[in-house]
Amino acid sequence: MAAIPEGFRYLPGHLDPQAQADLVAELRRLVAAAPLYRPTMPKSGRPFSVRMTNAGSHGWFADHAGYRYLARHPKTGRPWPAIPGALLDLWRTVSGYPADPECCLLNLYAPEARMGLHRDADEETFAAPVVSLSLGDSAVFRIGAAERRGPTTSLKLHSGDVMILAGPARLAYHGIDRVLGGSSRLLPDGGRINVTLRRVTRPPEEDA
Ligand code: MD3
Ligand code: FE
Repeated sequence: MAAIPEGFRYLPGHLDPQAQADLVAELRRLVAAAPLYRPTMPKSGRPFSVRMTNAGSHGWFADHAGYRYLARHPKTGRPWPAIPGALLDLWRTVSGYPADPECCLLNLYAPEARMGLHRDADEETFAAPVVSLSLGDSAVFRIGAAERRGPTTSLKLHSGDVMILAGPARLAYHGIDRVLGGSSRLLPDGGRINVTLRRVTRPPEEDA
Protein backbone atom coordinates (compact mmCIF):
# COMPACT_ATOMS: atom_id res chain seq x y z
CA MET A 1 0.00 0.00 0.00
CA ALA A 2 1.23 3.47 -0.84
CA ALA A 3 0.30 6.91 0.43
CA ILE A 4 -2.69 8.49 -1.28
CA PRO A 5 -1.59 11.78 -2.91
CA GLU A 6 -2.27 15.02 -1.09
CA GLY A 7 -5.42 16.78 -2.28
CA PHE A 8 -7.50 13.59 -2.47
CA ARG A 9 -10.82 13.80 -0.60
CA TYR A 10 -13.25 10.92 -0.31
CA LEU A 11 -16.86 11.44 0.77
CA PRO A 12 -18.42 7.95 1.13
CA GLY A 13 -22.22 7.90 0.79
CA HIS A 14 -22.37 11.64 0.08
CA LEU A 15 -25.59 11.14 -1.96
CA ASP A 16 -28.46 9.36 -0.21
CA PRO A 17 -30.44 6.63 -2.07
CA GLN A 18 -33.28 9.00 -3.06
CA ALA A 19 -30.84 11.56 -4.49
CA GLN A 20 -29.08 8.75 -6.37
CA ALA A 21 -32.38 7.52 -7.87
CA ASP A 22 -33.42 11.06 -8.86
CA LEU A 23 -30.06 11.60 -10.53
CA VAL A 24 -30.30 8.31 -12.46
CA ALA A 25 -33.69 9.45 -13.84
CA GLU A 26 -32.06 12.71 -14.93
CA LEU A 27 -29.12 10.87 -16.51
CA ARG A 28 -31.56 8.68 -18.49
CA ARG A 29 -32.96 11.86 -20.06
CA LEU A 30 -29.42 13.01 -20.75
CA VAL A 31 -28.54 9.74 -22.53
CA ALA A 32 -31.77 9.95 -24.58
CA ALA A 33 -30.66 13.39 -25.85
CA ALA A 34 -26.94 12.54 -26.18
CA PRO A 35 -26.56 8.82 -26.94
CA LEU A 36 -23.71 6.78 -25.47
CA TYR A 37 -20.70 6.21 -27.73
CA ARG A 38 -17.56 4.13 -27.41
CA PRO A 39 -14.33 6.13 -27.79
CA THR A 40 -11.28 4.50 -29.41
CA MET A 41 -7.63 4.73 -28.44
CA PRO A 42 -5.89 7.22 -30.78
CA LYS A 43 -2.84 5.08 -31.64
CA SER A 44 -4.14 1.49 -31.55
CA GLY A 45 -7.74 2.20 -32.62
CA ARG A 46 -8.80 -0.15 -29.82
CA PRO A 47 -12.30 0.63 -28.48
CA PHE A 48 -12.76 1.54 -24.82
CA SER A 49 -14.75 -1.02 -22.83
CA VAL A 50 -16.54 1.91 -21.18
CA ARG A 51 -19.29 3.76 -23.07
CA MET A 52 -19.53 7.53 -22.62
CA THR A 53 -21.55 10.66 -23.19
CA ASN A 54 -21.33 14.24 -21.87
CA ALA A 55 -23.21 17.31 -20.73
CA GLY A 56 -21.87 20.85 -20.63
CA SER A 57 -20.06 23.14 -23.05
CA HIS A 58 -17.13 20.69 -23.46
CA GLY A 59 -17.52 16.95 -24.07
CA TRP A 60 -14.58 14.57 -23.77
CA PHE A 61 -13.95 12.35 -26.81
CA ALA A 62 -11.22 10.11 -28.27
CA ASP A 63 -10.65 8.63 -31.73
CA HIS A 64 -7.77 8.28 -34.26
CA ALA A 65 -7.36 12.07 -34.20
CA GLY A 66 -6.56 12.12 -30.47
CA TYR A 67 -8.00 12.87 -27.04
CA ARG A 68 -9.91 16.14 -26.99
CA TYR A 69 -12.98 18.16 -26.01
CA LEU A 70 -15.81 18.70 -28.49
CA ALA A 71 -18.55 21.35 -28.42
CA ARG A 72 -21.01 18.92 -30.07
CA HIS A 73 -21.96 15.26 -29.86
CA PRO A 74 -19.76 13.31 -32.34
CA LYS A 75 -22.73 11.36 -33.80
CA THR A 76 -25.74 13.68 -33.58
CA GLY A 77 -23.83 16.94 -34.21
CA ARG A 78 -25.99 18.63 -31.58
CA PRO A 79 -24.58 20.64 -28.67
CA TRP A 80 -24.27 18.59 -25.46
CA PRO A 81 -27.21 18.90 -23.03
CA ALA A 82 -26.89 21.24 -20.05
CA ILE A 83 -25.23 19.88 -16.91
CA PRO A 84 -28.02 18.67 -14.54
CA GLY A 85 -28.73 21.12 -11.71
CA ALA A 86 -28.08 18.52 -9.00
CA LEU A 87 -24.55 18.03 -10.36
CA LEU A 88 -23.89 21.79 -10.49
CA ASP A 89 -25.06 21.91 -6.86
CA LEU A 90 -22.65 19.10 -5.99
CA TRP A 91 -19.72 20.92 -7.63
CA ARG A 92 -20.57 24.22 -5.91
CA THR A 93 -20.81 22.43 -2.56
CA VAL A 94 -17.61 20.39 -2.66
CA SER A 95 -15.17 21.84 -5.23
CA GLY A 96 -14.08 25.00 -3.41
CA TYR A 97 -13.53 26.46 -6.90
CA PRO A 98 -15.02 29.83 -7.97
CA ALA A 99 -16.16 28.85 -11.51
CA ASP A 100 -18.60 26.16 -12.66
CA PRO A 101 -17.55 22.94 -14.40
CA GLU A 102 -17.59 22.82 -18.21
CA CYS A 103 -17.49 19.07 -18.73
CA CYS A 104 -19.78 16.52 -17.17
CA LEU A 105 -18.52 13.17 -18.46
CA LEU A 106 -20.78 10.16 -17.95
CA ASN A 107 -18.96 6.79 -18.02
CA LEU A 108 -21.13 3.67 -18.22
CA TYR A 109 -19.46 0.42 -17.14
CA ALA A 110 -20.94 -2.95 -18.02
CA PRO A 111 -19.81 -5.53 -15.41
CA GLU A 112 -16.84 -6.53 -17.65
CA ALA A 113 -15.68 -2.96 -18.36
CA ARG A 114 -12.59 -1.36 -16.86
CA MET A 115 -10.49 1.75 -17.30
CA GLY A 116 -6.72 1.53 -17.52
CA LEU A 117 -4.36 3.66 -15.48
CA HIS A 118 -4.27 7.21 -16.94
CA ARG A 119 -4.08 10.88 -16.01
CA ASP A 120 -6.73 13.51 -16.77
CA ALA A 121 -4.50 15.98 -18.60
CA ASP A 122 -6.50 17.27 -21.60
CA GLU A 123 -7.63 20.40 -19.75
CA GLU A 124 -6.16 23.92 -19.94
CA THR A 125 -6.19 24.33 -16.17
CA PHE A 126 -5.27 21.93 -13.37
CA ALA A 127 -6.01 24.51 -10.69
CA ALA A 128 -9.63 23.35 -10.66
CA PRO A 129 -10.34 20.06 -8.92
CA VAL A 130 -12.03 17.09 -10.56
CA VAL A 131 -15.22 15.97 -8.80
CA SER A 132 -16.39 12.40 -9.36
CA LEU A 133 -19.54 10.51 -8.35
CA SER A 134 -20.18 6.75 -8.41
CA LEU A 135 -23.64 5.21 -9.03
CA GLY A 136 -24.73 1.58 -9.24
CA ASP A 137 -22.38 -1.38 -8.84
CA SER A 138 -19.30 -0.96 -6.65
CA ALA A 139 -15.87 -0.88 -8.27
CA VAL A 140 -12.21 -1.26 -7.39
CA PHE A 141 -10.53 2.13 -7.97
CA ARG A 142 -6.76 2.51 -8.08
CA ILE A 143 -4.86 5.76 -7.52
CA GLY A 144 -1.11 6.30 -7.79
CA ALA A 145 1.29 9.17 -8.08
CA ALA A 146 2.06 11.77 -10.75
CA GLU A 147 4.45 9.24 -12.34
CA ARG A 148 3.05 6.20 -14.15
CA ARG A 149 5.42 3.79 -12.41
CA GLY A 150 4.78 5.10 -8.91
CA PRO A 151 3.16 3.01 -6.16
CA THR A 152 -0.65 2.72 -6.15
CA THR A 153 -3.42 2.27 -3.58
CA SER A 154 -6.77 0.53 -4.16
CA LEU A 155 -10.09 1.71 -2.83
CA LYS A 156 -13.57 0.23 -3.22
CA LEU A 157 -16.09 2.78 -4.48
CA HIS A 158 -19.81 2.38 -3.76
CA SER A 159 -22.97 4.00 -5.09
CA GLY A 160 -23.33 7.56 -3.77
CA ASP A 161 -19.60 8.03 -3.06
CA VAL A 162 -17.97 11.29 -4.15
CA MET A 163 -14.27 11.97 -4.71
CA ILE A 164 -12.57 15.35 -5.04
CA LEU A 165 -9.15 15.43 -6.69
CA ALA A 166 -7.32 18.69 -6.07
CA GLY A 167 -3.73 19.85 -5.79
CA PRO A 168 -1.16 17.07 -6.40
CA ALA A 169 -3.94 14.43 -6.61
CA ARG A 170 -5.39 16.27 -9.64
CA LEU A 171 -2.59 14.88 -11.83
CA ALA A 172 -2.31 11.46 -10.22
CA TYR A 173 -2.58 8.29 -12.30
CA HIS A 174 -5.82 6.42 -11.66
CA GLY A 175 -8.12 3.78 -13.13
CA ILE A 176 -10.89 1.26 -12.50
CA ASP A 177 -9.58 -2.32 -12.14
CA ARG A 178 -12.98 -3.97 -12.01
CA VAL A 179 -16.68 -3.59 -11.42
CA LEU A 180 -18.31 -5.82 -8.82
CA GLY A 181 -21.34 -7.03 -10.78
CA GLY A 182 -24.57 -7.44 -8.80
CA SER A 183 -23.41 -5.31 -5.85
CA SER A 184 -26.13 -2.62 -6.19
CA ARG A 185 -29.79 -2.58 -7.20
CA LEU A 186 -29.85 1.10 -8.23
CA LEU A 187 -29.60 0.29 -11.97
CA PRO A 188 -32.10 -2.41 -13.04
CA ASP A 189 -29.74 -3.66 -15.77
CA GLY A 190 -26.73 -3.62 -13.43
CA GLY A 191 -23.41 -1.96 -14.16
CA ARG A 192 -21.85 1.22 -12.91
CA ILE A 193 -22.13 4.90 -13.80
CA ASN A 194 -19.35 7.35 -13.02
CA VAL A 195 -19.98 11.06 -13.42
CA THR A 196 -16.85 13.19 -13.60
CA LEU A 197 -17.08 17.00 -13.46
CA ARG A 198 -14.18 19.04 -14.82
CA ARG A 199 -13.23 22.59 -15.62
CA VAL A 200 -11.64 22.62 -19.11
CA THR A 201 -10.70 26.27 -19.80
CA ARG A 202 -8.98 28.67 -17.45
CA PRO A 203 -11.58 31.10 -16.09
CA PRO A 204 -10.83 34.81 -15.43
CA GLU A 205 -11.37 34.03 -11.71
CA GLU A 206 -8.01 32.23 -11.65
CA ASP A 207 -6.23 35.56 -12.12
CA ALA A 208 -7.82 36.97 -8.97
C1 MD3 B 1 -8.00 10.85 -9.81
N1 MD3 B 1 -13.11 7.92 -14.29
O1 MD3 B 1 -13.45 9.77 -16.25
S1 MD3 B 1 -13.47 8.35 -11.26
C2 MD3 B 1 -12.30 9.59 -15.83
O2 MD3 B 1 -14.71 5.72 -12.21
C3 MD3 B 1 -12.06 8.57 -14.80
O3 MD3 B 1 -15.01 6.12 -14.29
C4 MD3 B 1 -12.98 6.81 -13.37
O4 MD3 B 1 -10.96 8.34 -14.45
C5 MD3 B 1 -14.33 6.18 -13.27
O5 MD3 B 1 -11.32 10.23 -16.21
C6 MD3 B 1 -12.44 7.19 -12.07
C7 MD3 B 1 -12.44 9.19 -10.21
C8 MD3 B 1 -11.41 10.07 -10.76
C9 MD3 B 1 -11.64 10.99 -11.73
C10 MD3 B 1 -10.66 11.89 -12.08
C11 MD3 B 1 -9.44 11.85 -11.44
C12 MD3 B 1 -10.22 10.02 -10.13
C13 MD3 B 1 -9.21 10.90 -10.46
C14 MD3 B 1 -8.42 12.77 -11.73
C15 MD3 B 1 -7.24 12.74 -11.05
C16 MD3 B 1 -7.01 11.77 -10.11
FE1 FE C 1 -9.64 9.87 -15.21
